[in-house]
Amino acid sequence: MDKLIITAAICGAEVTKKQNPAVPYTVEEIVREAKSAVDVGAAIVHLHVRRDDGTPTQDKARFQECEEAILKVCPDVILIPSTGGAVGMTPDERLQSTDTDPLPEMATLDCGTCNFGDEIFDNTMPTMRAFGKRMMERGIKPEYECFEMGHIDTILNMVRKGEAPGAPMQFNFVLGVPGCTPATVGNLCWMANAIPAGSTWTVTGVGRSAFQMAAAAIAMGGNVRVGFEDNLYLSKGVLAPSNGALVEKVVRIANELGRGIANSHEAREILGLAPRNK
Ligand code: KMH
Ligand code: ZN
Repeated sequence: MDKLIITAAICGAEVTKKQNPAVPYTVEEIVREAKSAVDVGAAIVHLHVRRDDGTPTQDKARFQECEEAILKVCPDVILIPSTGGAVGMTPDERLQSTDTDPLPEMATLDCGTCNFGDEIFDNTMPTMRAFGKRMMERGIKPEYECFEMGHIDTILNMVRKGEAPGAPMQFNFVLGVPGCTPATVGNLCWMANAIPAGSTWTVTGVGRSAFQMAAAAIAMGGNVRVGFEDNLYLSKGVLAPSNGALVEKVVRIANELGRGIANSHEAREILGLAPRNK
């Protein structure tokens, strides 16, 4: 079994300081949270950015500033900027995170429309085709975000038609978003069995399912995403003081189960990314 790749989703677009004061908004706070996660074992940071008042934004300059600042203190980390942004943003707005200099090694590509709590996260076929085309043109490896079982079929069809980058594919199964596929081990197994051989996958368990999904993925040979985007608590009623604390808990579970943790160089190899030029 390959070593475990841990992704820290440090910020997200929806959670606020009211829910957990450690949620980062400013560049300095984003760097602090990224470093807290990387220092204890995260190989990847999944990045959303905010304005200083906490408003989610896909502004290219803000991504550029945050990415440069993170890479100054975590020079090896793999950054996966979001192209999902926040519900209601336009496709052009969302795509700005694939326009930075240098280009990101990876970016998320959301694989279909779905319920998102009381809202609808809109990913039409034309939107997804535009995102797939952008990533093929720019050599950006997508992380395919699948919130629903049907999203896997959707993206595999697009890849078959040459509309999005193909093998080796990296999937993130986001389970437990209200209104989407529930976070159960059965659903996770179904999804892990539905992707092509040679693909890699990560699970994101939203809310209280975070560590149950993590433990299942560790045992199955998959990878794990945790972070404030998905879960603000270390355990019932105990707010996590940092993203690092959430990553540390995953490392502890992995240690107990005898699974080693991949550093960023090892993660690049597992994901089929080019080694980082120094
Ligand atoms: N904020 C969600 C609506 C992604 O990063 O690609 C979408 C999201 C997915 O977070
Ligand atoms: Zn995200």
